[in-house]
Amino acid sequence: MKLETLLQSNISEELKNIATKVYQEERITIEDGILLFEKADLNFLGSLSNYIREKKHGDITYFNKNFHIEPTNICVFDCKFCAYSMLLRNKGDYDAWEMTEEDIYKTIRSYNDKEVTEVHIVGGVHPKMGLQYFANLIKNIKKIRPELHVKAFTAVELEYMCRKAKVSYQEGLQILKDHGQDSLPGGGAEIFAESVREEICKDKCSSAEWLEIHETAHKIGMPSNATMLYGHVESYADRVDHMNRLRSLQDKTGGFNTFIPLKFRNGNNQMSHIKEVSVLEDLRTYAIARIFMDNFPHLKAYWPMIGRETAQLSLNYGVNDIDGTIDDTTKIYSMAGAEEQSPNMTTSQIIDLIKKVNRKPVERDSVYNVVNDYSETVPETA
Ligand code: V47
Ligand code: SF4
Repeated sequence: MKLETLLQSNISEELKNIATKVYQEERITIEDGILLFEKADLNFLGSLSNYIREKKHGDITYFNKNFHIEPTNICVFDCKFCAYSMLLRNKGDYDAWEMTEEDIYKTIRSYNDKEVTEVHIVGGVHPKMGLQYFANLIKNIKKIRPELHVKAFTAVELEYMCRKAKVSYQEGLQILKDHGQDSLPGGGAEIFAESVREEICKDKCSSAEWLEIHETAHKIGMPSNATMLYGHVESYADRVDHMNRLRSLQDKTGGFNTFIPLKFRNGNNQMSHIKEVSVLEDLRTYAIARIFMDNFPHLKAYWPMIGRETAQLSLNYGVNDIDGTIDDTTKIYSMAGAEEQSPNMTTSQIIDLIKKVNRKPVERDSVYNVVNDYSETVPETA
């Protein structure tokens, strides 16, 4: 919708004021962000976020060919929303796993003849898998597949690794980088508001530590992503505060590639009594993220978590990236009750999914260089 049409529509002056800012490329404030959550309807948010999305990326929708390795689900921490972690004290439980180094190399080798460009390595925080162990692991992964981009370890894992190894974040990250780690995923951010963190994940790294680790990574030339776990006990103001802390850091470093809102799923965890938010709320959150995070180049909808149809819808609400083919290699969401119990899409399925909503599928590498433009590929199914 054009600005003139939007301004002529029956919306309040305060929302018109925000729309004008967006069309004039003026940053919206924290108060504006909260107002959008409280008062703006989906059509209004769709118009503004899609305007920004198309201005930045046209119809391009990125995906990559990736797989995950989750070395263990044994974790020293006890996040209330986590369906995945087997606490250290339950180590004997049949659901707990610990991959050996050889298991991990075998997994890497199993992709030898496949066109993947990225491995995403995250897991529980295991007290015996330390900095040097992971540094060697990455070095050996790179020996097997030198060109594979290694996106590894959330700030939560990194804080613990550095603390145990008694090194600064800069030293620890430099060691990992020197052994071949390329970037950091966005996990562990949850919600930065300290009161919420206290309630849902009080024993893991603080918000300040999460932000410091990403800042340090950017400083030494490792890009990263950022997530936000929404739809549980946080308020709208907490969501905007979270995005604002990220927006401020991005102003300083420019090292974030992608913002990834993650919808809280309530299966099999200590917060199962909390009702999940609606798809409407998912789309509103994506849209407001796109409007607020003006300095983040990309907005990702992680399809294994929200499902394929919502991922398709999200492409009209600011999203321009839907992650990758995944190849059934992650358990974190399926264990929390997400739609996709065995997340796996072939390249042609991902292309079809994007084309069916009239967007252009483009395969990217981990830092958004174009690998293959599939926009002229004819969909397999009508
Ligand atoms: O930090 C855990 C989330 C995150 C639940 O950087 C849950 O490209 C919803 O960060 N309901 C880890 N979410 C995963 C992650 C990620 C995923 C995909 C791509 C990238 C990237 C990063 O998963 C955790 C937490 O916020 N999570 N449990 C749950 N019940
Ligand atoms: Fe451990 Fe991560 Fe689960 Fe928290 S979210 S309990 S840090 S695996």
